[in-house]
Amino acid sequence: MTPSQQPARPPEPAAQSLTTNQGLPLPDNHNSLKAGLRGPTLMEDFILREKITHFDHERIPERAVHARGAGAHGFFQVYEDMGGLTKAHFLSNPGVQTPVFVRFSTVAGSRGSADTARDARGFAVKFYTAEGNYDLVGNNIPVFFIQDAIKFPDLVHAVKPEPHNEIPQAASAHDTFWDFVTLMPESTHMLMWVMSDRAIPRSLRMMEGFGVHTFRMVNAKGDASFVKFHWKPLLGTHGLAWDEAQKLAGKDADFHRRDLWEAIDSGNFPEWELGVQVVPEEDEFRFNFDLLDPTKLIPEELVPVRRIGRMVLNRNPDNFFAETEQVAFHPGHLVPGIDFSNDPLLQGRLFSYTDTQLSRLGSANFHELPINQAKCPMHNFQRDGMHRQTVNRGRVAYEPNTLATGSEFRLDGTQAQPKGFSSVHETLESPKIRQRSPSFDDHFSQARMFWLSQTEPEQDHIVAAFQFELSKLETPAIRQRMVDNLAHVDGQLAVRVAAPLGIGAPDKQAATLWSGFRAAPHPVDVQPSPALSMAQAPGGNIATRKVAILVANGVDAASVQAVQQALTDAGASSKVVAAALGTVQAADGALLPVDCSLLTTPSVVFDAVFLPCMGAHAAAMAADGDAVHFVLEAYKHCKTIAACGSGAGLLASLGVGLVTEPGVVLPLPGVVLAAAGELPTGFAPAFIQAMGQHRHWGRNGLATVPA
Ligand code: HDE
Repeated sequence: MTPSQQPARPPEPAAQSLTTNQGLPLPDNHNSLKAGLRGPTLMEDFILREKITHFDHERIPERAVHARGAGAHGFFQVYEDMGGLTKAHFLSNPGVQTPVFVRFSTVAGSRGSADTARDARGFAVKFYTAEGNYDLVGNNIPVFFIQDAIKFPDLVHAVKPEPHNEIPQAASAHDTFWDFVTLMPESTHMLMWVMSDRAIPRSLRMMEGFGVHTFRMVNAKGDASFVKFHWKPLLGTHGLAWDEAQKLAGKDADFHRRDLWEAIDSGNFPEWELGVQVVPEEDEFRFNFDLLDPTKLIPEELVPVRRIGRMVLNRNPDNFFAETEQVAFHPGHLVPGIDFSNDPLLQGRLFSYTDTQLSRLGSANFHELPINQAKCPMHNFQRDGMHRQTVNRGRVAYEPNTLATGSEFRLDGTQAQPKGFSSVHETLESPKIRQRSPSFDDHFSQARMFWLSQTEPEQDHIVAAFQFELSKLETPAIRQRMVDNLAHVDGQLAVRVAAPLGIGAPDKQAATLWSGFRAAPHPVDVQPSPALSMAQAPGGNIATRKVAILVANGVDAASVQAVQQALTDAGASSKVVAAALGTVQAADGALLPVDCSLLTTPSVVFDAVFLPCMGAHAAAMAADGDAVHFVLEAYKHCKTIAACGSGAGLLASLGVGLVTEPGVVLPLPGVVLAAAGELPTGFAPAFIQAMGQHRHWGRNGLATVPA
């Protein structure tokens, strides 16, 4: 799709003169009313006071969690009638495009924090269906830290900046977080995910999404099934390098937000498929974990993910505040055909979301904000309250009545097939009890499954992330407790993490004492689940990837153009980067425009680097610290680097990416060199193929690279 195919926006209003909020035309928007040209400002200036009062109240409380977010509009369309599974209208009609608004977010940071913090990402979708709004309020990680909603305030207080000094911002690497999670062994599975590259996504467009809890779907006959929701990104699931994520936090704190905005703005609409794992009700107890336990996932190898429709994001918001900030999600915004399970975390969420909107958006009328309004008829007798927009007519605001039109209906919940929403029929007869089910006791088997499912470089990243976080802790006993817990996941993992922490050897027994967890009733035989590894997922697509072409005077313009063309044809984009803005003079005398200068453009905002032939100027570039750092850093972050002619010489002079044997120079994986005299068109396919692997995480010898 091109930008010209984007859905039409409402026309921009014609130029208008400024008025007050009451519509009074302003005489002047630059000067307050004063007693004389140099005199004091008059209290009487109601125009000044209205403007400043409005400004004073511009901020609303940010979200307690998920404060930092980015949103987009789009649509969802189901592939085929899912009527056998659910009576939800938007899932039964392949001809229907349901409008959606999606908000992605980090969890811990405040509104102005950096996008690339190590954290889970919120993935919240509002479907404006013909039967009311349905919200699928998920994350990019399929499990959660805790099993019961009553622990959520503790978890959030532990991960947020510490209360005495408000440090650190948007980071879990501090004592209170690890103090809490090491005493809550149920968090171990999610910790494994958060220490993996899933928690530092390359792009919001390259993340999976998960409903996390087990939900239910109900068909028109009233048959219910358990369901787990998945979002599968068409661009694949990819992560950043941790060093890169940290640098991006400073170099471009808006990295993810900008990436999403620019992709949509340029017509590269991100797309996900909605997947479901369906478990018939009679199979509820088929697994060696409890379906109601949100610290567990259903391995895709046990229950395959069926892809049932697609979501396309094709329009940026018109106004961040009005849409992305004011959107109000709630797992309890349901449509007929979708229902809850008794997951105790989900049950607690059902209370929390309306309550938080009351505090955040200031009124029970938040459903009237344009972004929250249902796009189907809506009618009830709720009335009044702060900020009410609707002007309800007539004297009747109650039901039943005979004084109104007589069209009010009554839904009888006892009918076999009631017209509106009806809850899944479930017989409940049980004692009142404040306890955790023993079926939630196994905290380590799936953490181990995740670990065993990763490739070697992915395991290395997890170890390094644990080491980083735990090295930041001031209290050695907390470091020790974590590695003691990890010993229950995998002995080698625990030993590796412990190595640089200045603590004792991991001790499984001590962990049991500290955390007081109950042993799992049935030790589980753990099989790897390849679907959990990002590196093993099929990739190969370079659509929307960004390439830096590093140039200097004397560059071979033909090689630049040939590679740019090949990249464009493959759906990627490229920028010409040089020491300064303006132009560089190519070898043939032509002036080549520069897109970005090294002053403001770091390697971390690109996916790959191309070093074209630069004649003798390559040697000059080798003396420029910024250019050298650019190349070394991209190399260290395992990005594809392609070079030809003197560009290859530059790479060789930096001593990276090449193994030199007598008489031959061999490139390492992810380093693509043109053979002597080879035209760029000849090696461009190899460059594109290498880029398609995303990163070359297995690259050796990186510890010696000074970047
Ligand atoms: Fe949330 N969560 N949450 N959460 N959550 C909020 O609601 C809460 C949980 C998630 O872009 C809040 O409007 C409790 C799991 C997302 O606007 C609040 C519990 C999952 C978003 C809240 C959880 C989520 C929120 C804060 C434990 C993944 C951002 C602002 C019982 C399935 C939505 C707001 C957006 C936001 C409460 C656990 C996802 C306070 C009590 C598990 C994506 O109501």
